[in-house]
Amino acid sequence: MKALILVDIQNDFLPGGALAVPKGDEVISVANRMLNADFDLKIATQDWHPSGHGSFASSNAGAKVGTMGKLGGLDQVMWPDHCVQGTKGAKFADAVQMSKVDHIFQKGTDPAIDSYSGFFDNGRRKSTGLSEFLKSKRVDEVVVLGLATDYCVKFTALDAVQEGFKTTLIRDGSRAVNIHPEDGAKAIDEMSKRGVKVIDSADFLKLRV
Ligand code: VGL
Ligand code: ZN
Repeated sequence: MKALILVDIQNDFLPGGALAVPKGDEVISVANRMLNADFDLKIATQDWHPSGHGSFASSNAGAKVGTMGKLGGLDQVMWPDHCVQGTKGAKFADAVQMSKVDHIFQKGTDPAIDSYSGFFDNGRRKSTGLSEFLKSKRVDEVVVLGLATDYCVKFTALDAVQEGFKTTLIRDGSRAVNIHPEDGAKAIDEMSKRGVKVIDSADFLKLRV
């Protein structure tokens, strides 16, 4: 069984959003093409923080956005307030065909730890239930795309490999934050080295018709 996982295609990660990913809007048409392809299961993850989340620079006295701090004993990027539960910024991008999505998994709800991966928080302390859900549906293969390549997409894909799923990244369906200009390229390299198959959507869709 094959599952599609759309990672965090939410307003705050699009140009104009609170944590805008450069060209983040370009993943939407790719996501829609993939949503109309043949998958047994289509999943979306949603970054879903309570206000005052510990990953927000605004929650850490003196912290500047984009610098490193600490959260839950782990190194933590200080992010702008983003994807706060119930806000417009936390909503999925309007143009994504969400009616084609079977299940939504939310993450980042614990104020005391961040959660980049759709599977586990950054300390691997708690599961979101995604792995158990996929296994209960006999999924053995996952295809990942979305935002952002160097954070939530990367950690979702790496956890998928670790959980034993055959894992593919749709490269043109993902965009990076690039706090450092090479972060996106490095993330793709790291995923590839750890066993993620990296492919562009046109090639993926051609192979599957
Ligand atoms: C993300 C930073 C903070 C992401 C989420 O979706 O990649 N990045 N929260
Ligand atoms: Zn977040």
